[in-house]
Amino acid sequence: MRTGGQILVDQLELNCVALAFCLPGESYLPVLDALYDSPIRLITCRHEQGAANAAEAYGKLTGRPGICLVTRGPGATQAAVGVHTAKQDSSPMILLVGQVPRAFRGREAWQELDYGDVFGGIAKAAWEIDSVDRIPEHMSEAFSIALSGRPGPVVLALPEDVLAEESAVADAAPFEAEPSAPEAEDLERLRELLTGAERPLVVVGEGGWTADTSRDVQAFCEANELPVACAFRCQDFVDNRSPSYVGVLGVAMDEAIAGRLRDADLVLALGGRLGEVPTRRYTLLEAPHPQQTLIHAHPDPSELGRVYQPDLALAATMPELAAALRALDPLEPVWREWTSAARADYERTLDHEPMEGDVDLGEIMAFLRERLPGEAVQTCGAGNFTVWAHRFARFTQFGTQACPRSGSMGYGLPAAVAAQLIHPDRLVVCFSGDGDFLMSSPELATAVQYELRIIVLLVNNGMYATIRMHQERQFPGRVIGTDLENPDIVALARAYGAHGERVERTADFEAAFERALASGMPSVLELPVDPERISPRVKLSDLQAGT
Ligand SMILES: Cc1ncc(C[n+]2csc(CCOP(=O)(O)OP(=O)(O)O)c2C)c(N)n1
Ligand SMILES: [Mg+2]
Repeated sequence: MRTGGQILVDQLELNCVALAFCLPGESYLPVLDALYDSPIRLITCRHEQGAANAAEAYGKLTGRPGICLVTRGPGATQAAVGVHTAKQDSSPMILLVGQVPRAFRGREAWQELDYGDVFGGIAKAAWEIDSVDRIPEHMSEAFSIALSGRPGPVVLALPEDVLAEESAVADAAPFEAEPSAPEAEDLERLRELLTGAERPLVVVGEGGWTADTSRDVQAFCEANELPVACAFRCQDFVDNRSPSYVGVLGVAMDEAIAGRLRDADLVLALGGRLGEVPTRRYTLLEAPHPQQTLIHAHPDPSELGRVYQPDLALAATMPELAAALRALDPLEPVWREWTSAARADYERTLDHEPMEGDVDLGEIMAFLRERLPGEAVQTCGAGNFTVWAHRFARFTQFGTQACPRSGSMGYGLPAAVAAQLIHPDRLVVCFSGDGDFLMSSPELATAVQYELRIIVLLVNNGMYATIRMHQERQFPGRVIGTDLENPDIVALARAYGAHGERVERTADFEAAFERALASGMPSVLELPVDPERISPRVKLSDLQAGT
């Protein structure tokens, strides 16, 4: 006989869960107690937002569901942002929520919520376990939904009496996702369509990728001299040093890469949804039927034809699809010059305009491009600082970018916590803004508690610059709601027990970075920047002058 809590933890273990993030609650004490004797490492966070974002990042970096445990209404609603990101970003995740006992359900008992209702539009699936005997079945279903087709978040409510009850039920078998290879005739059609193309563009995007997928897709693109662009915050899907890599279809998109997508005569989308950001608000590719010939491959058939009607739809799991593409005989690359021109455009985007003030983010990024090992993980939240962090970064290895494609602030710090737990020996750098950092700064305490030597680079411009930029464009001179009066960041970092420094000049950055690294502690390097340079290509005074 085992308690519900024990049965649940046993299902996690047999599905190879090694790490879980929580904020404890009295509603799921039997689960916590079962974790007491479990090899699963339980990480206690300081806010459910942090726990959920860390679990999301775990899913994104490993391809295995990130596990997050929270309590009832207050915990679940605070965790919702991580669930939303997991949905938008196609990351596998399981949020386990302590629930009122079955006997009180429907009375709006203390902290009660109906999780199916609340998360119905956020998660891939949300429901409640209502019998101890069915915990193995429900957990297996949770893993299946999180990992199958387009990966995503599952929310499972756990009534406290179900967790306390005992049962002799047997374990379920570990869940294995079913691979599916593309059909031979579809591959033949793909070759035919490509053969007729003069300006093809491969676009790679989220959902179900692995390191092998990345290598195979890159080999396919290189063998055919095809240009490949990464969707927003999927910059680690292809080695950026490859002659085939031509840039990122992200926020503040470079005109050259935007033009490549617009002017392409064939788009081969490998995974991803061709969402609002990579299509620049659905303009570079028109819905429902784009000008470009569209080949869309996705692990989930229901994503094919959902927004764009493809000329060829390929429903297949990404590793199988990538291996099949790699095995194709290479075609005559009549688009060779198109590819090399696109690559040259990309290389030009690495040049930065000098920045006003004493701290130049372009130069700091140029230093980091050389200094960070390929295996280093880079994380961020949302804000204009990410435009520098993305445009001037170099990724060479799959699974090294943990950034929210959902554009959610507050993600970078908990994602860095997750990354350093997954990869204790790697360098983990979190790019943050002043607004972004303060949204999840309590997780610095988590980093200190678990001795995670993440490095936070905090771009301090005293404002929510992204919003100020849009505000100045649409309502010039009418600044409201976007100024920030910040605490002393270095003192705050030190109060948490982290290493903190303020880098006053670009030239001081390198030594400060090495000191942060040598400290062996979580570090925060504050980078005070001149607000005039509100984004790499935009000056505040130009916005105000309406130029
Ligand atoms: C959770 C959340 N709330 C609000 C926003 C809207 N938003 C996007 S960027 C941004 C400003 C971020 O400020 P900061 O971190 O200081 O970066 P900056 O733009 O100044 O570089 C805001 C408020 C968001 N994306 N996510
Ligand atoms: Mg800011």
